[in-house]
Amino acid sequence: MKTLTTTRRVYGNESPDDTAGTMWRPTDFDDFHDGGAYPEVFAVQFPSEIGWQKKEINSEINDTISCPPSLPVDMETLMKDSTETMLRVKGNRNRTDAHESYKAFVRAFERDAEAKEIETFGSLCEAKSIEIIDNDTVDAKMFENEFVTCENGVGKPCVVRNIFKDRFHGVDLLDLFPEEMLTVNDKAPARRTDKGAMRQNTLLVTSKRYKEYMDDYEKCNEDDDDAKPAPFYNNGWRIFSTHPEKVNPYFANMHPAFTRAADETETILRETFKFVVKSSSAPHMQSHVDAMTANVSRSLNKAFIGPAGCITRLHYDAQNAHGFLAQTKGRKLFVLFHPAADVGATNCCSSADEQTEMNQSLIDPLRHIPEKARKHLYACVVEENEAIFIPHKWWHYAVSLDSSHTVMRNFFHSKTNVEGLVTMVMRSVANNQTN
Ligand SMILES: O=C(O)CCC(=O)C(=O)O
Repeated sequence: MKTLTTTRRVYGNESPDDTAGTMWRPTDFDDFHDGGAYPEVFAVQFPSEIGWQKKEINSEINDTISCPPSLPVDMETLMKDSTETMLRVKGNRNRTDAHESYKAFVRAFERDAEAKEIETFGSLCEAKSIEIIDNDTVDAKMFENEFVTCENGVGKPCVVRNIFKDRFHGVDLLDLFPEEMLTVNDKAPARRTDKGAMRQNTLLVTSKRYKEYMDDYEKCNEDDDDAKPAPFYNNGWRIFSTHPEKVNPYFANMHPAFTRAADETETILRETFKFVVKSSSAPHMQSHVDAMTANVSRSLNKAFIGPAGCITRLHYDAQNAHGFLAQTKGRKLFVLFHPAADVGATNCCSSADEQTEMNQSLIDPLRHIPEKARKHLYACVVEENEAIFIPHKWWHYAVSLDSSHTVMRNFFHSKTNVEGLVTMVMRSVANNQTN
């Protein structure tokens, strides 16, 4: 495990003045080589190469994508002709996955003149709708009571209209950072169960190339819909951590005023760090509390960008976080299950000696919904300038219906899911102390 301070690289903020958070933070595969334990990285941190493609790619694309992130030039070659790349990748990819369900679903929807609403169509025909509220009229206390703490803390999802004001219009994160290297995946989120032919393919490309790929992929949809492979997805882009100074002016208000009563993340973090510093006889760390708080908080904001057909499979958020996901471009279909649904019975578990992925489900909502789960099923299409609030432990699945840009924040609240955040920080500190 990494330690808080190493001689090679410094983790977090070295100087008290470094409130901008410019110090090294883990971002690449190699940084997680030993399993990680970074409190500000809001992801399941399992040992390297589980669930990710790096060296052992056994497909035709092996030669071109098996280089580590330090050799992006090969990735550039790979993406030189992105249409050709897609065709090459096509023959090697498993075609019976969630993407096939999505294609069948959308094709059937297009054929069925009676089907008016995609969210109540096909396997979703018994889905309940999700309440819609308006950013202009909702108040912070009301949001906290009616959606976050209601039902004894189980919460209730909602869709919020008019989420962005003037600030976001025209902002394309890919255009803002054309040379930024992105890790894009054809299966999301990464799962240990994705092995052999099912495993996730990962590419490293610049934003600029990825944008071209998105355009080509959409064109390819029109020409050759049947044969098209699952698209690569820029899922969980940590641009809010890596370039806060450039992104925040646009998205400072990405979770609007009404969530502020419910989003107590920074208060919880600050108090936890203060406690840790006090009890670890490391008083010099006191001056780092604000910067650590800001860094971790920022890391809970991410972007998800990709062409139509990009899927995030059914899961609930790690550390029981609440999620707030806003569409800055395009539409996304969300399918949710109340935590009472027996979705967990289908957890991903690769083998008896490996840990079950408790927050991942094998259910593919566009293919089949088990009878018992149907009464807990919700669905909606979130459009541009709208957001969805997904309470902690609510299972969710998402698929882009158009070329789509989503900005997301995970957050914590003292009366519902504080434990998840405190446990994450404390566990990370304990790991660092014992290593
Ligand atoms: O926008 C998406 O693809 C869904 C992301 C998601 O489910 C999550 O961040 O928990």
